[in-house]
Amino acid sequence: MASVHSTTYELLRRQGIDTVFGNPGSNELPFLKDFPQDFRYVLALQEAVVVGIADGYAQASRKPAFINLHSAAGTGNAMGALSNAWNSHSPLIVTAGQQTRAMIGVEALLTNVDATNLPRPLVKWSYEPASAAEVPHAVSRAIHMASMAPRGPVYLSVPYDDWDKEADPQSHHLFDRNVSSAVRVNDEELERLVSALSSAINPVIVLGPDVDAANANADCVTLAERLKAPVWVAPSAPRCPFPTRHPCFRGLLPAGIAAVSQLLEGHDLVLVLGAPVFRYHQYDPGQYLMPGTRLVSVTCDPLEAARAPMGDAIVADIGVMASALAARVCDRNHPLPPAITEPETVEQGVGALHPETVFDTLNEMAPTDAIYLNESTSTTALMWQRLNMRNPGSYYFCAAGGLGFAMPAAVGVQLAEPGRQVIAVIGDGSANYSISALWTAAQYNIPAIFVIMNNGTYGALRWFAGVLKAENVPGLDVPGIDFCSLAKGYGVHALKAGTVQELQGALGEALASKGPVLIEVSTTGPAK
Ligand SMILES: Cc1ncc(C[n+]2csc(CCOP(=O)(O)OP(=O)(O)O)c2C)c(N)n1
Ligand SMILES: [Mg+2]
Repeated sequence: MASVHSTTYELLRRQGIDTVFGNPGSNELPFLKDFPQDFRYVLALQEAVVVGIADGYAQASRKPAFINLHSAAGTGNAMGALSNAWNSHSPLIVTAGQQTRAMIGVEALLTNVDATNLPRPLVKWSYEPASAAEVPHAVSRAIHMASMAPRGPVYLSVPYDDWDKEADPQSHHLFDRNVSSAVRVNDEELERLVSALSSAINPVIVLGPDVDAANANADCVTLAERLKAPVWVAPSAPRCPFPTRHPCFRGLLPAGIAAVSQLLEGHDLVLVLGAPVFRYHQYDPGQYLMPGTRLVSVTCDPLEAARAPMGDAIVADIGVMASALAARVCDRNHPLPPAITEPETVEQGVGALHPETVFDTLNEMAPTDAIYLNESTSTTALMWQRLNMRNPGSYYFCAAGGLGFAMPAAVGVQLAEPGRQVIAVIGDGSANYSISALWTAAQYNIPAIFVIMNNGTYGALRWFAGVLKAENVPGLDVPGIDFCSLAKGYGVHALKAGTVQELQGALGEALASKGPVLIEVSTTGPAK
């Protein structure tokens, strides 16, 4: 008879999962023992880092990632990272070791008390199997739950004595199960949307992260070119769904209610694809939509559809919908909208570098298919203006605004995309939440580049303090951190850049390197 241990690894293998991202404790050792040689264990030193790496890997590979955490404490450390994964529809299978069944009731040390409630509301499904025999079935459910639309994290708590027990002898039925949820939108609904778009006088398209997750970027280019419609990226963007130098591209929408409706004013139809409507941030009260503007959104997520404060919503597979619309809308007899002008280079004097200079240097030197991760919060708008991002999967940002995502996610994205150069641009504040991701990058020789924008402060919070008229707030500066020393301590080659020439030299070296490199740049606020 087969054990839960061998049956579960066979299930994972047959479902295409060969990597476990984890940080172990005693409860997890019986799962990890006799670790099969065809699997890879990626160790990270803190659970936020484990989940961040797995999240990057899942998003870039568009496949579910398997995580193993330590009981309640490990899960607790992972919660901030799970808030990002929940918002980015990342298919993460989060498992955590539970105490042995005989000692859960007495709450022995390392019991995950009320385990299934702990990760809520940041998981789609949470479970602890009622018996050892059921564990492979629960793992199978977890894989399909995470992978089905809308994708998202799931949680499974497994008592550690289960792994040596006998699995349900019928578990083999689970091995090759294929569960599909790619629903085609019904013909009438599609026709209504196609005719609304075709008859609109001045339509505009707003694209969100699930376009990039569905790899529907090229279909959205066709759609925009046929409609001759300008394209905005939905506020607080965690991914880049459209080429940023395409003539239809308008930029990143601001994250305020009034600001969004002002920019969309004058359009009779707004088509939103693959985004919540909308992920606002700063409170900027005003009209959700100006009179005369109609909005229709297509989302993979019924929660997003129900939550939107305005417009109609259609729940559908974003890839299927984008290709159907691209094929069906008529080619409007208009010129393409005039392209926005490229930003001017800024005057770079002596002293710390302007962020514009850093982005322009990256743009000049990085490969055209480079992948960027952003956690340099005060320079996000500049990054969207200045980087020429052409390909799907070129940009990632924390989807819930939880810092500590981009450094580990860069490691996971680089693992999933070994043929493309990953460049993470990280603020000096943000870098500290998950700094130990550097250790994993060094140990597994993952050649991501980390550019630290050292401006000595929580720049975005200084800006926000102005918006909120909050004066004399303590705790907004972070001086005195030597990122090169930290990187060296974790085994990562590190370089300092104080001038454009030094930045160019450091970038040249980092791009040629076969291992990870950190570049610490002294930066000012934006030039303008
Ligand atoms: C986990 C978490 N803690 C705190 C914050 C609040 N926060 C938002 S932006 C920011 C400042 C980040 O500073 P830095 O990385 O230096 O970037 P800069 O704004 O200077 O460009 C902070 C602390 C957050 N978003 N997430
Ligand atoms: Mg800063």
